[in-house]
Amino acid sequence: MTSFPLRMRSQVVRGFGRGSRELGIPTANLCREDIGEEFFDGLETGIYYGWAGIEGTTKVYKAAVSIGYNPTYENKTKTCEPHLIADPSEECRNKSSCGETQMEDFYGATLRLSIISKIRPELPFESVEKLITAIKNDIKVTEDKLSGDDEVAAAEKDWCRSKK
Ligand code: ADP
Ligand code: RBF
Ligand code: MG
Repeated sequence: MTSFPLRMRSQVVRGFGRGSRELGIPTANLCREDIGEEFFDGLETGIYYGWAGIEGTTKVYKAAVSIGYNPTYENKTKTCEPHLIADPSEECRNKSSCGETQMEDFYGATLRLSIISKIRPELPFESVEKLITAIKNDIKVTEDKLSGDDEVAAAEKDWCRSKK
């Protein structure tokens, strides 16, 4: 069994490009080899929330994270993909096609992710619209669950901010 918080560090790699283009929910795809193959394979599939930071920058974002096979699309390989949620005061917060966070690309950057807890299992949806509705709700849950201040949050945000 995995215990939280779950920290990982990885380069951001390319996926199918579907997150932004088809859903309006860009996800930074992490790399199995960087995370550690055994650790990665042991991750329980599901939808999670946590904190994320891009090394070399100072901002820390809330993140809604998908780990698994995207059953709506029946992927053959497992992915770990956080969607970074900008603060509502930031201009990029509502820029995506479905009104979520769309930032400049950061492919090749090193991302730090600290997963705090699970939201739900990943599910096969019968339409893209229903998948988008579910993800938008996950984003709300993430923002809500991470709205308070506590010691774990402070420590994980610090870790996400630290440089290599
Ligand atoms: P891919 O299939 O290559 O992962 P996506 O359509 O999911 O493509 O887009 C992901 C890329 O978009 C990320 O790697 C990152 O460079 C960029 N990006 C922009 N905004 C965000 C965001 N809010 N969260 C995650 N990635 C983002
Ligand atoms: N894909 C699914 O097939 N089922 C899901 O329940 C699901 N939930 C997601 C929740 C969040 C917060 C995010 C960011 C992604 C989710 N995805 C899910 C993954 C989505 O299909 C994937 O990011 C895109 O297909 C682009 O790779
Ligand atoms: Mg992606």
